[in-house]
Amino acid sequence: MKSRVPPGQVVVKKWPRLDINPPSVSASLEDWKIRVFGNVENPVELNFEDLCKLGPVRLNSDLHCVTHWSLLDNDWEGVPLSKILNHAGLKKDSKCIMCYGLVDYSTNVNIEDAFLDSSLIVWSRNGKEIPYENGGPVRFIIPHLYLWKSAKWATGIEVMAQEKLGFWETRGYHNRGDPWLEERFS
Ligand SMILES: Nc1nc2c(c(=O)[nH]1)N[C@H]1C(S)=C(S)[C@@H](COP(=O)(O)O)O[C@H]1N2
Ligand SMILES: [Mo]
Repeated sequence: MKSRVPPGQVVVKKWPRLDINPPSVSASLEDWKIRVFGNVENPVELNFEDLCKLGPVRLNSDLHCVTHWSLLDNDWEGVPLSKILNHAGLKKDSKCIMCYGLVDYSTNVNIEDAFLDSSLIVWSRNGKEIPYENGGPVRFIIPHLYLWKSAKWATGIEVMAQEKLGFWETRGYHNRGDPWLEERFS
């Protein structure tokens, strides 16, 4: 049977915090919004209420960080990225998205990875709000890729026909970041 923990990872019980340039104040869910733009038919700005209309889901997944920790068995409540992207209407030649988070964070994800059912924008973990420290009130969770692919304090999704690299990807991190293949650095 395939192990639940990818090679080189150690299971932790508490959710660690890792970021480079966090926002100084945390927003409330009521004030939060996200912009979906770029290679789309209808650029949109969505607030939490709009997000809820797209059809929230509950989903359990594990997180794997490139710094070798894994946090297993997280119950998320959120909306699949696919629903947000379909709402904005992707143009046919779309290849990848850039996920943006505060402050000036970005990470590129290809369309196939973004459209997996497990790729979410979330506001709740294990029945509680996402703590500010971990990117709350709303962050990305793309659990099948290393955690740097999951932007905290989500602010935007840019759809792209041509690939651009995000913050860590321009600094030598792997373009895709599959933990099972240990795609840590490029
Ligand atoms: N906005 C933002 N998102 C971010 C980061 C960041 O610096 N800013 N760091 C990334 C990295 S490198 C990691 S390992 C994870 C850490 O998430 P956590 O602090 O919730 O464990 O967030 C990712 N998302
Ligand atoms: Mo990281």
